[in-house]
Amino acid sequence: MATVMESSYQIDAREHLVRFKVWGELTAESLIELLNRAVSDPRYVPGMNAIADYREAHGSWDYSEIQRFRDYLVHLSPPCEVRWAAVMKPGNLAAAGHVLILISEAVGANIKMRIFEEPAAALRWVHGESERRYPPRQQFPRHEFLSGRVEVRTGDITGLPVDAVVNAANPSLLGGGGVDGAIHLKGGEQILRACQAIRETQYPGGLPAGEAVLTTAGKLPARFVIHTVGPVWGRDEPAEELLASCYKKSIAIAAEHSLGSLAFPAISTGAYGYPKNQAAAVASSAISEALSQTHAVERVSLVFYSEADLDVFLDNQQFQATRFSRY
Ligand code: AR6
Repeated sequence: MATVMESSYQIDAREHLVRFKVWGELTAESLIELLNRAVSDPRYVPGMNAIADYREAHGSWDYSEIQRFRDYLVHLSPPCEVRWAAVMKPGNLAAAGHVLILISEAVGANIKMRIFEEPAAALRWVHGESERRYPPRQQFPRHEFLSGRVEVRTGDITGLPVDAVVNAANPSLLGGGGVDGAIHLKGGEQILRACQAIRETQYPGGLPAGEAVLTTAGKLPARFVIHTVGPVWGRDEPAEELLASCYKKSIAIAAEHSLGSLAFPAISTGAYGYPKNQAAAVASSAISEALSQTHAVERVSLVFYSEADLDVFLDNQQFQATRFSRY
């Protein structure tokens, strides 16, 4: 159990957010060192919110560790109220976290902290605040469907701290351009190695269009990547069925592994040439159908690279038209 703490952070200027991921034994000293690294990064802006994922970390903090970290927080004193969410499993660390929150509240620190068991809830809480302040709400409108289970937004899918991001892969599973390139680049070699293993064992001939497989997310803030291969427009038929299958099978895999939050790019609408308006109707119908069959997946984010793509989706989505009664 004596693995030394490993950590990473990412600064998302657009969302005014710092994302931390910590593995191994967590001490107050190593956490302070990590925070110092992030706040001295040139991309850090005072007042940023934060989400830290401690689910792979462990440690037992006594009162002196808690006190030491609280003193550091008071010393940090951001210029305005910020939200820091910690994602943790129940246990010693979470218990220390709760004590820390209590004493920090008592001294009125500008850092508001809360503990969550899954990243999607942490992100919702942090966004609740950041939308009001950075920037004004109308600049980044959020669109929700199916009673809030589906969120449609712009952004870079590789920066999202969800349980799983979906990759618009190709049958080789060995990387490419677009979303695929960005995921492999940021996630690192671990993802490639996991994909190679899948090729050697399950899919020696490549992953067929409409299928999906799960791997680690490597260094991404997400926990897993689900790789799915969309149809190439004009070649793979029946295109609509294959594209729907990408969404349905990805959601089924997430449900099977109890992954509560998922983020999809607009599969097949880049290099594979599927018309974006038609893809919007297929994706929204498939997602509605898949979510009506599971409780496990609580939150699906559909992430578009540009405002223009998001608008095409909103104009063509079929969420309202789909029957969605129970959940
Ligand atoms: N975050 C969110 N969306 C993105 C990002 C990003 N980081 N990057 C691109 N998009 P594509 P496909 C959008 O080409 O059509 C690869 O080479 C982009 O604007 O990534 O399924 C694979 O290896 C577009 O709307 O996926 C395959 O060979 C959408 O994501 C092939 O491309 C999907 O574009 C798969 O093609």
